[in-house]
Amino acid sequence: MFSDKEDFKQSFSEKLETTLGKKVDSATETDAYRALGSLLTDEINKNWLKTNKHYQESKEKQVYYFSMEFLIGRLMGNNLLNMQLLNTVRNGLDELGFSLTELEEKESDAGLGNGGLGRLAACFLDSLASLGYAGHGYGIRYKYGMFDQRIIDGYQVELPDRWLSKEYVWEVRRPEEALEVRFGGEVEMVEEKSGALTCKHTNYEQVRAVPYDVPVVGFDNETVNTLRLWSAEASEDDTLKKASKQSDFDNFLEHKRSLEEISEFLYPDDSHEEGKRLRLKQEYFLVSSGVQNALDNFEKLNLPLTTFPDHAALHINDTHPALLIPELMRILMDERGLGWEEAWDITQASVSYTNHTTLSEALETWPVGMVRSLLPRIFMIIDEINERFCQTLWERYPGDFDRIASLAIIADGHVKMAHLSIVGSHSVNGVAKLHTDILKKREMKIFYDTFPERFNNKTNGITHRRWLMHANEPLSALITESIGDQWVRQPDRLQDLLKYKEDTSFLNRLNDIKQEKKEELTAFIKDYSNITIDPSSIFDVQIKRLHGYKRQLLNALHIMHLYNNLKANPNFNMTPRTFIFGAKAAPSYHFAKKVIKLIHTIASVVNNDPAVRNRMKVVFLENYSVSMAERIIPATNISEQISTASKEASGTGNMKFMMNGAITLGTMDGANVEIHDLVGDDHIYTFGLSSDEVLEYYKNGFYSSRKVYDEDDRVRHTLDQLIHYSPFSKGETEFQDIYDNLITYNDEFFVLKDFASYIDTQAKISEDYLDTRLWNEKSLVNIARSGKFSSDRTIQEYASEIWKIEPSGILK
Ligand code: 26W
Repeated sequence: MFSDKEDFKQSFSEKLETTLGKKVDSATETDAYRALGSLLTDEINKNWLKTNKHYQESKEKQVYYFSMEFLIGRLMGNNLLNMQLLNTVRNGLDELGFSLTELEEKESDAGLGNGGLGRLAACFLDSLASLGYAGHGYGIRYKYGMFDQRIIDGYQVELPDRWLSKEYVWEVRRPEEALEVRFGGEVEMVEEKSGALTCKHTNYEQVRAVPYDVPVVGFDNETVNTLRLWSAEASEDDTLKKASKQSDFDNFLEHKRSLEEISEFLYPDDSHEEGKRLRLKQEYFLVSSGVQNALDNFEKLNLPLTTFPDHAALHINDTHPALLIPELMRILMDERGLGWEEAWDITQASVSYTNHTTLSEALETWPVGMVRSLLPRIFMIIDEINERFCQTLWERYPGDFDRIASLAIIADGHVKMAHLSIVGSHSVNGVAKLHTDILKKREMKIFYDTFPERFNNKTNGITHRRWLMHANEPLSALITESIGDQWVRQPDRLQDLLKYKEDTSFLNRLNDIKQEKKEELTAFIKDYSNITIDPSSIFDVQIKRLHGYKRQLLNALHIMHLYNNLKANPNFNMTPRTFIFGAKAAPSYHFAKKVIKLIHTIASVVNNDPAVRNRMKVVFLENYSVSMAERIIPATNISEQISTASKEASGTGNMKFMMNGAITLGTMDGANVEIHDLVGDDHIYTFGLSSDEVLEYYKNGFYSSRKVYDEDDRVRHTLDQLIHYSPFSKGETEFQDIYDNLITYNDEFFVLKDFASYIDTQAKISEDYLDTRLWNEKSLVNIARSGKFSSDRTIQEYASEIWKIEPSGILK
């Protein structure tokens, strides 16, 4: 590794020459970015080799985290941070006439995920490597990630995300490790002479799964784990050969395309299951290649198969990779010759499952016919798992038809993936205390009553390296200067900051940093959206996927309400605010798209009205992404976490904001409840129905949004503006659907019910913000208490309680 700045400059210049044939003075920023990437991967590869060799020789247990999504964002800054090279490289580049920040912008933002679940997987990989655990990711190398969002006339338009059109410097294609995955065909059980049954699978279609490895660099240690992303390619199988021999070129191309389509794009739906055949193909493609690969790794150790669970943990991120269970059974039985019981014990002991949502529309079920025709052998195995499971239930609860029917894996012509996941694994966890309680008491009660020992909670976390050390360098520096650097390895030590609660000069510096970040964001917004905002106003931010339950609509209606107040009374007392949104809507989610249009309409009314524009501004940032979040979060004062209580399993944005000193305005939902427990009433703003109240309303049906509308003038006035002539509706019917959702269809997410308490809480915030000292103190308490939400803590819990692994000997 280069020892100092001069050494770096030398190596960098050589790299430019040897790999790109360029001199420093003629190199473009993209050239410089590529040379830097190549220089770093040279270094990374040394530890990567070392790590792999160590894992192989020590025979340590390996964790394989299966996920359809890894929302990694950019890696350059993060890798430099973890390699402890940020300053050397930044200064060296400066002297050569390049800016590191500019080079970082050249990297495409790897958007291989929708939102929370995908970003969590990326944070987990960072923590696994940084804590020196042997943990790897298996995912899909989608050619197109999360769509590019464009806003045209206030409407969302989706464009393909061509993230691979630039060379991706971090991946290594490994064609020599490609595997085959089979679809379709017929299966037949054939009796051998010995009397044993073997499975004969014919007429299948074969796809080649080619791995692309991305190194996962640990923080200041020698661990480099692997994120292995599979890409689908046509294999040289019979069909292909036949088609090309017949010089039936069209056929050949069509066949090739149909196979490669498997890793073509990421499904852009979160929280809504569509039941598409191609999606099922993607899921099996991931699982089959990953399981084959994990077993191959294990077999290199030359140990008896029954010890597989001592050497491998297979984790499924939500139910999307649940076919891993029958796939592992298939390989163990059909290809390794084990009997059912043996194979089942191995499977159950290796697999664990995380649930990320209780929304019923997000629960995966697949039509039996689709599973049977696409994956005939897998279906047979699922069917058998179901039969045997129902049989044991029958023995345990004789005559209890209702229980057995509601636990079955196959019912109503569908395979229920959550049931398969619970039955086939030894651990089921929720992602925040409240969420796990809801799973145990309601959503999965009957499973919990049957297998209480399987259920546990693992409250989510975020990597403090990316979200604090990298995203907010000045704040990290202030923290280290004040309490030393132990918090970097033990984020809980952030609590030591509490001793500065009364320290005026510390609080002022905290304030200065927030201000600096707000000014940077102000400049970015001017540049990106051409909107001028006031950096001294309250930055009130809601950035997350657009969904009914996340209630961006509540935020939007509040802005309309404030605008009305300001118009009606120019002396209306209000601290200036900037409302910032970032959100993508699923392409087929009509309501969510209407809310985007509404926010844009509000923005154009508010931002163009001279009477209010010095008091409030509304900004919708197009194409919200991980790298954009890194700019916005450090600059935020108010973190909007306003989901309908019981609906947001955890939330992880809430944690990122807290760690950067924003104050949460939230419902008692997901991990907000745990934030509240940590900071206490004085350092968070909570409002609205509790989850028990919400669930009770769903049960008894007593909620009437019409009644709220009739009784509350503020609600009525604001809602009427959606459909009657107003600056927002301009007499058109654009927002009729939103109105109908709230009134005609009785407001599924209790927006109107919570409106009054939301307005009141926002008014209190406006007032409190004026007391700068008090505000900074709140901010400090949030930062100081945020250590619990480092994903290092979360990963340590998974490691010791679910995966049963210890940090590997590779730690420096
Ligand atoms: C099959 C369609 C589909 C796709 C994705 C259904 C459901 C999902 C995910 C489960 C949605 C998701 O990202 N859930 C979020 O997971 C985060 C990490 O645990 C939580 O913090 C969020 O509260 C939860 O909504």
